[in-house]
Amino acid sequence: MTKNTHRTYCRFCVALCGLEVTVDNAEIIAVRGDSQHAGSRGYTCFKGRNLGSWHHHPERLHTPQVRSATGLQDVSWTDCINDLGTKISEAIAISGPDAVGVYLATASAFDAAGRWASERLTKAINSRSKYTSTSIDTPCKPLVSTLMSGFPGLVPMIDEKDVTLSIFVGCNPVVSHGHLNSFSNPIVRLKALATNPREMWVIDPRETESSRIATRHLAPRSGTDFALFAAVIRYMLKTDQGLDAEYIERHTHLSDMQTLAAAVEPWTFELAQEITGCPQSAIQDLAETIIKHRRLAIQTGTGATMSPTANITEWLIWVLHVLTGSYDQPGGMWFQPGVLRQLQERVSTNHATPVSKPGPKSRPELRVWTDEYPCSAMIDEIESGNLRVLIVFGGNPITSFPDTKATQAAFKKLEALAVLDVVSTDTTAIATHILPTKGQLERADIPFFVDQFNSDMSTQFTDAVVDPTPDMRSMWWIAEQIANSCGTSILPTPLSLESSDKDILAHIAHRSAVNFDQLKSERYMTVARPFGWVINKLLPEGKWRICPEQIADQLINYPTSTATSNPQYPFRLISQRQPKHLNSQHMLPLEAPNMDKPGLLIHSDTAANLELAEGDSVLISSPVGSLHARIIYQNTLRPECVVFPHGWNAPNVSHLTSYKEVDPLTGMVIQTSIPVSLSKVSY
Ligand SMILES: Nc1nc2c(c(=O)[nH]1)N[C@H]1C(S)=C(S)[C@@H](COP(=O)(O)OP(=O)(O)OC[C@H]3O[C@@H](n4cnc5c(=O)[nH]c(N)nc54)[C@H](O)[C@@H]3O)O[C@H]1N2
Ligand SMILES: Nc1nc2c(c(=O)[nH]1)N[C@H]1C(S)=C(S)[C@@H](COP(=O)(O)OP(=O)(O)OC[C@H]3O[C@@H](n4cnc5c(=O)[nH]c(N)nc54)[C@H](O)[C@@H]3O)O[C@H]1N2
Ligand code: SF4
Ligand SMILES: [Mo]
Repeated sequence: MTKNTHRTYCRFCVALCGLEVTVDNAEIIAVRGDSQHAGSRGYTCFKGRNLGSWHHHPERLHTPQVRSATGLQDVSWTDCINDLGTKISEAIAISGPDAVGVYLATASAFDAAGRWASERLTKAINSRSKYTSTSIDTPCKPLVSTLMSGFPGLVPMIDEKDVTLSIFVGCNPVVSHGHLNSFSNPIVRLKALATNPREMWVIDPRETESSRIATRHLAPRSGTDFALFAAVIRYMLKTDQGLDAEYIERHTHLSDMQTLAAAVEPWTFELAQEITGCPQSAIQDLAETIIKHRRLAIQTGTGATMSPTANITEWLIWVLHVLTGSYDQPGGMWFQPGVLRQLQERVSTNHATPVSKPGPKSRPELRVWTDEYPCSAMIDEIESGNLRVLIVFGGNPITSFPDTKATQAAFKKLEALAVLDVVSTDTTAIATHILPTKGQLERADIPFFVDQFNSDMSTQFTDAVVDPTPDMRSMWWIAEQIANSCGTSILPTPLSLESSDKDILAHIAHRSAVNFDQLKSERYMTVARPFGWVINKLLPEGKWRICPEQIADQLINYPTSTATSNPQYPFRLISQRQPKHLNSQHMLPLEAPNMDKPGLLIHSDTAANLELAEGDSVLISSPVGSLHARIIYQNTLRPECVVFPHGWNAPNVSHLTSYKEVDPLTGMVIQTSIPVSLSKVSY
């Protein structure tokens, strides 16, 4: 075979950067940014450039495996699927279809055919036990979208062309490449947003790679972001400044405006200062800046949306966009419907006030707003015998789920734990069935479930770059095999197990804004950004429901007294992503000196007060559990904040998170602003 260079796109994160991959005899010998790619223009990050080492990971999964009394054994696909099918049929016979659950996670979203098939499998089994990583990531976003518009899937996107004021709240695009707004080449794009007369603010309890580019940085106490926005909104309403009166008149209900005014009434700049620790004058500057620019675009990230006040923060930020006439209008934020999914063609107005359903049998107190249960319910569902079989599509729940000890104990009780993955993980280590899937370089693909996070209306296609090894299969093929073993099928005619990946993609994309054959030949296509579809087509009478009582009640009931905080846990553990791994997917070699390290990041002054120094070992405890870590100084943090990044298995920060004390409206696990104590460990 000769040396060949292929153009493809990276499927680690939503930036979807273009890559040039050089292959020599099935070996990936070079990966570099594709300068011809219209989206990323040659940009890549460390992870994309190291796709070769990920592809050739020493723990790649190549053969189906089934666990027997002596451990995991290599088996044929027929034996693996038959055995799993028997376990599924038995569980359904004893407890009904809800006994079989699925966890559709991060990597599945980037495998269009696989995710499509896994969703269909869930429906074909007729199980309500559907879990996705959205409920441990940012369920406040679909919640606020549902309650304010009647539809869960709105993705507000910064109008980078015309916006003059952008604000990032708990989001660090320079490292993460954005939350739901993707940022390839983030430094260049953030600099453009921060270039005079444009302003770009960052709100983060830590000085970050993004805040260093910003025109202004506010560092509130973690979990208090909402107070800044409550005070800004109160000031604007009181002084009648910065409000887009015409937009408000047309697109809100007067009664909601009155309820809103009452809900924010206590939030003076003084109270906001007391709660956030930011000077009153800085909070007033924020308000005056918003008033000056008239329209704005605010991007929230996991620092805000995994915190105990996630819902109120996300809601007040949506409200601020409505009050300033910034939603669905140039110079503010537009709503990304996805080129491939075309949500603007599929939505219809929902006139009914959204209501929630109870959680699964063992956790009825949890609220369910869409067609999935929160991941925080899974442990009790397994322990109570309701959930007996779990199929994991592209996720690593043993690392990503809360309360690691409880998660591990519960997962070991499953009658079958089937995992579709590309490498061995903590989850495959206890799986009963391992189903090796094609990785990103082995499959043709389109970003069907993720082009909705692109900053423009673009989409793309890639062919497979290399052949899979003989026993690897497409995720959609495995899903169909599982369906067949249960006596059903998920493939509409004329698709079959003999179809190619591209046949499946052509079917999925048949209602897209671009023609699939044209996309295949052009590889990257862009269409015009749609403004106005949410207001004109989705909102009942064109009006946002700006004051959903469930979330407004969370604001009204927020304990403003500091007496409620527990002195036993004086520090706040916050989240922070690291540049060289994507959740639990670590690039190799891990031991190289320039790689991310696990450890407790702490301000050196805070460490000194505890008589700790860099390299010391410390015990971090939360009400849920504890872990040992080495100290690493990070002097960009607020003094009461510490960080232990997620995605490490030893030690895993999720030992400290709770599946019981969750957000009452979404069941979300609180993953930032966790009260912890620190003590020195002497050996
Ligand atoms: N390199 C890399 N990129 C990734 C990932 C990765 O693991 N590594 N993961 C991907 C995934 S799954 C996601 S969801 C996205 C997430 O993307 P982002 O949400 O941008 O994630 P982070 O980079 O962790 O930025 C969160 C910021 O919130 C701050 N923060 C923590 N607590 C608070 C708080 O209470 N208030 C405020 N205002 N800020 C707070 C932290 O200091 C941090 O700077 O990143 C994606 N991209
Ligand atoms: N404590 C704490 N917990 C957290 C977070 C936090 O900040 N703190 N962050 C949360 C967030 S934002 C998220 S999104 C979740 C992530 O939760 P998960 O989605 O469960 O975790 P990942 O580590 O992203 O798992 C992705 C898995 O997909 C596999 N994979 C990679 N490529 C492919 C492929 O092509 N096909 C298949 N089938 N598999 C593939 C990887 O090997 C890996 O095992 O974790 C959450 N958990
Ligand atoms: S930012 Fe990095 S991980 Fe994300 S798509 Fe681009 S190269 Fe891949
Ligand atoms: Mo995430």
